[in-house]
Amino acid sequence: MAGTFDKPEVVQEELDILLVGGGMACCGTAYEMMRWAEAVKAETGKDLKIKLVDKAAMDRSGAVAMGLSAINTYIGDKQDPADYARMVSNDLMGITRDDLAYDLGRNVDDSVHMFEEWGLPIWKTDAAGVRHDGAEAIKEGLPLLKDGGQPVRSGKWQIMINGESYKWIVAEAAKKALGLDRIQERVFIVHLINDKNDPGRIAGAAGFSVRENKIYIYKAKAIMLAAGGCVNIFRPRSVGEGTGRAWYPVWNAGSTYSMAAEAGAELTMMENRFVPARFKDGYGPVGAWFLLFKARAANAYGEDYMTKNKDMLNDYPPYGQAAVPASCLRNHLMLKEMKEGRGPIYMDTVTALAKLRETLSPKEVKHLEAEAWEDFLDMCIGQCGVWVGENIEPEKKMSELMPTEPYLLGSHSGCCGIWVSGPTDCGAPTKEEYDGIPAHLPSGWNWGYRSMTTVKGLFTAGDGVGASGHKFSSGSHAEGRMAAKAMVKYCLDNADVNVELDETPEQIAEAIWKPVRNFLEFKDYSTAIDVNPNYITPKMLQFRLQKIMDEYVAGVATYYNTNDKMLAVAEEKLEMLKEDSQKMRAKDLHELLRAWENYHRILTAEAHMKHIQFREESRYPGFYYRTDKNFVDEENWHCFVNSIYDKKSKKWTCFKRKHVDLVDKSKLFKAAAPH
Ligand code: SFD
Ligand code: AMP
Repeated sequence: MAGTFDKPEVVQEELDILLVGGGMACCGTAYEMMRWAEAVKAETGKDLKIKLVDKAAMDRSGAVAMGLSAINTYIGDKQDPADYARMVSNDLMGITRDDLAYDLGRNVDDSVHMFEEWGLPIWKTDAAGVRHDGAEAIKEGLPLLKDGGQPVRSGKWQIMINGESYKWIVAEAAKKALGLDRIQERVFIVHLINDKNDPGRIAGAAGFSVRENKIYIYKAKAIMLAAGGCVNIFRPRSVGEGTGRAWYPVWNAGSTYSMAAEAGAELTMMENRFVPARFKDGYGPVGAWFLLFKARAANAYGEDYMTKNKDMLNDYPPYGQAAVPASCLRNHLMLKEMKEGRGPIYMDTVTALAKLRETLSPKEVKHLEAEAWEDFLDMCIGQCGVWVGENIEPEKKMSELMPTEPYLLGSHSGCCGIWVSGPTDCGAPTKEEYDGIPAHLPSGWNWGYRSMTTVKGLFTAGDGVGASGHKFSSGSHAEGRMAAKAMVKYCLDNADVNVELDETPEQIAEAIWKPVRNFLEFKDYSTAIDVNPNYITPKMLQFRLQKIMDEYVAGVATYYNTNDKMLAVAEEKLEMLKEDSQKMRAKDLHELLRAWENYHRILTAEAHMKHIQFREESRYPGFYYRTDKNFVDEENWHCFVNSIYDKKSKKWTCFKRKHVDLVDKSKLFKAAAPH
């Protein structure tokens, strides 16, 4: 019987494998998984029941919704996975898992080759060194990357694409592999469910349709949780009618971190954040400008802050030795100019394009000028609006840069996320690292299935995997693929385990529909639907969260500064907000979505705050400063900070895990760098 808003229908389904999310990572998992599932069927006759649920429509869901104009991780034939692991470590201030980065580095190109095969146009350089964009490269018959075709590198790791339809292309392959019967779109997963007989094991997930009055309860042995990063926990720079404009996807609301935490999974490096320096107001990407157009950024007086302030790099590891300073340190040098009143900061697009004109043919210049626009049209259309609205022609007028509000993610230039089992075959630790368990990795880095969290059967990828980073779109896809194989193996190895949900369907339905009940019960108490002492609208609650985070947890209001006292205030206020979140109302299904997104945001924000509080140093200057511990303390804090959440007591426990370098990092230093 079809449900009503008052009485939603409860649909239950039994699966072997559930994929939560339909972004780059889950598309990778879906594609790869079907190959293994088909092999299992052919060999054993067992037909694994698989389903993917996405809160949105896969063709345009997730961070790649608008498209992209570069693939930021492609190793190619001139570097190797160890170089990649070194770069990731350097950019994230030395605390990353080399096993995860190395493993990604040796698999990521395979995903890029597939994208090209599926129709993604990739820029190429021909034998004479002339650049061709994707369509032209195809017309000219230039070889595919896998056949030795040479990409156009915007940077050492990045390659240019014509990527407006990137997500369509990747989603199409995933959909084709899965078959439409195995896909359910517009279902928002609210929480994961543990096994009744083993609380350390996953047994299912529950959510609701954002279009129909239906609650879905899935039982599954293995779950891929790849619901992206977390956006909008800090007050954004754009408010009023600009609210909703953000750099990372506003619809990724920390579901990955909060649901994993509630299921008991160990999180890692949740203190890390990414504060991208972006074109002001439109959040347009800067990578192509810095790397491809070789533009420089300067303060209002034309001074290049990277040169002017370079001695500031000597205060932080690797003490001025890195060939490319970490992203947070680049911000650190920029912020000095802003704080001391020498803003605005400008990207000098005028000089960059004039310089290019000196060496390139008119045709190439025209192409590059078109690319300056296409870079935004491909992945950040709003920035074109700003340029048009403000009469900016980049060859004539410079554009302002601005560090944004903080974002939490594990796949771009950040590394917060979930602690996962690494590959089984890399690393050569010292003897004392063996610890008897896995002979090849530091103890605690591998427990059998690649990308499995510390909860049995729960896997993650992309923004979900912590302590790595710089995977970007291609790496997230590759990481999803790597997990797929392990998930199928996990299902086979656990064929005899019958998981049981530790909550009843009635309990689940009641919990999910609580915001609707709050509304229906109290809506007639006042004459204004949004003003009511018995409930709070999700929008108002989100404002409260953003205000707390902005003012006490190092948002833009304080130039990213916080201290132990401010964190203590935030702790108390978040506690109260968490209590009040029980009073969120949902007047329709859309608001129900907003309510649960906010709940996920609050838990993620709390994890972020607790980790910053626990780490008694400022590991990421330029991203955040603890003014009471305004230094990097290599002796005591060159370690991972991990945490576990107890959903019953609602308390977090933070602890240290030892960091080990598996790849020699000395090659990073200028003396040894080849350029
Ligand atoms: O310019 C639920 N990214 C870039 N990557 C590149 O390779 N090149 C670039 O050029 C990149 N740049 C960039 C990038 C992102 C953005 C937003 C901009 C610019 C403006 C990064 C990549 O996009 C990113 O690394 C990957 O997409 C991460 O993949 P993944 O799978 O971890 O996340 P996702 O793609 O966002 O997908 C999340 C999915 O989860 C769904 N979802 N489903 C059910 N229930 C819930 N509760 C859910 N919550 C979320 C989403 O709908 C989505 O399907 S540049 O800056 O460098
Ligand atoms: P962005 O457009 O800022 O997201 O950057 C795209 C890619 O270029 C990412 O891999 C960034 O780490 C890298 N990048 C951006 N700016 C710089 C820079 N100034 N120096 C080196 N790498 C950069």
